[in-house]
Amino acid sequence: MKFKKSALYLLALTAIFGQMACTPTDLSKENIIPKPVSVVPTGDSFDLTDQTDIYVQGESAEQLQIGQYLADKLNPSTGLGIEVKTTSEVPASGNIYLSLSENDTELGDEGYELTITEKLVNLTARKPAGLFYGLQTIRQLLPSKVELATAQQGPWKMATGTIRDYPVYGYRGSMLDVARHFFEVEEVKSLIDQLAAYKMNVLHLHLSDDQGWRIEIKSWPNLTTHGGSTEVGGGPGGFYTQEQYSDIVKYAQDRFITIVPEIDMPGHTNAALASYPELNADGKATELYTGIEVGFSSLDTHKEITYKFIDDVIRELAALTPGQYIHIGGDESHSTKIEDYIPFINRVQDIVIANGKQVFGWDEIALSTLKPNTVVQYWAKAENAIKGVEQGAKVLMSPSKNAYLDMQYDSTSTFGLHWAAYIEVDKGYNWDPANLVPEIKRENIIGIEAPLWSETVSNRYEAEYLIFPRLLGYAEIGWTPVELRNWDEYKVRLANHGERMKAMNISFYPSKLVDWEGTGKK
Ligand code: TNX
Repeated sequence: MKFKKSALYLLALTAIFGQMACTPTDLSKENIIPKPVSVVPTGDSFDLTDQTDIYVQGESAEQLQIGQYLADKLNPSTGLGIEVKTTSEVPASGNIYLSLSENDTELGDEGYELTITEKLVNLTARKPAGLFYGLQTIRQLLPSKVELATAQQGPWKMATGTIRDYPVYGYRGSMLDVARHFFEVEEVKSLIDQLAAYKMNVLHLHLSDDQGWRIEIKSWPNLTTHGGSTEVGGGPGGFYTQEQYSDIVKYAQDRFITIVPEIDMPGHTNAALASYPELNADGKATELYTGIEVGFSSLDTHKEITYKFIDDVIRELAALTPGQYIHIGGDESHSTKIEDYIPFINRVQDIVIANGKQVFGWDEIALSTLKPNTVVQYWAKAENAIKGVEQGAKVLMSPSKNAYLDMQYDSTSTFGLHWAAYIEVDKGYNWDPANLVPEIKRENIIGIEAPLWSETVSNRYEAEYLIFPRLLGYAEIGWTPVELRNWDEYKVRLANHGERMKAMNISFYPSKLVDWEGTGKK
């Protein structure tokens, strides 16, 4: 009898603790990355059940698509068969409601307000992008296993309260170098999904370099048939047909991500020089290159055919690009004389503008005369970026010592380089774009981008080792006000994303600075 009683008591205790563990009630303790601007908890929980559906206000196709995106994220793991429905009024208890309203101007174009009560998940925003980011927060409020692709046991509860949230910077991006090693369409799409999950909105694709040309240009077909036929280490390389590239752009657009395409010039052009003899000063095609040196190639800035070539490439690329920017590289042109480099960059800016786009370039382009709206991407030399600021240009912050995803974490890292720095997860997180170079102030900065150069990584999983978990920190730098950011607090939230990243099938680097096995996991 006695034994039975204590066994029962134990059972009851287990049940209570079990409930406690999986019934989140304190919204302020949730591990949201990037950290929201404001969270007011109300101490209860909302239960997602097989009665739950997503109601979208009005009939807009875009809103329905956003609702469907959430349903598609939740249904495989929860098995709840959540449907998306339109409505003209607030739905009944137990549902999720998405609506747009212009009134709340503080939210801006990307912000949202998420109010969760015991009865309803109510997400409002001024623009569809805001709804999309609110959905990303909803995902993170559910247990990590919601990210798994197969059916899991519930319950599916969320803590109640109100989150008001909007980003500091309008440009929150990453870059993938598909030139040094080629990445398949599906690999790019998987990165796009990962960026979206952390509310990033730009993917810059480095589409050409010495080792490979990766985008089909119909008027210069050898660029890809020959120039795309290898990569670092001599592998098979590859390229995107225009159709495949458009598919990537559309996939990104559906996730509120703009693709910024880069054709690097006048240096980093060996793949083009190997494909067309006429682009070379001596009229002879170079050999394909599979090493990792930089700075040895240059377009001939004195030949007219060079500008015809660039105009054709930019025209075809602009036609595939709904975004406002075309990136012209301009970095490390060590084989181009400075007196040739400056007029070249000036002329290429005109070509981009004539094709209806704004110019992006690495910080060296600030040595030229920048056109209005040209953006300078600060990666190496502050003095260059400052020259840009002095010319009235906006700056994108990608300082290699802080934000380069291809830098190793430490000397034991499996992949990566370390010419700029070792960047452990804390170092990647602990800096403020507006407080790095005194002359580059908040108002000069459009945002932050973390580039992944791919000399040392050749597939999705190798890339993920370098991208994650640092990307989450860059996402937070781009989104969350600096006053709300603190490494000691962040690292606890990050630890809780270990399970989530695993569920998302991300092979992240398990930094020793983070207590991945710590308590409070969800
Ligand atoms: C410098 S960053 C480069 C790239 C290399 C990278 C390797 C920049 C604008 N140029 O060509 O891939 O270093 O970390």
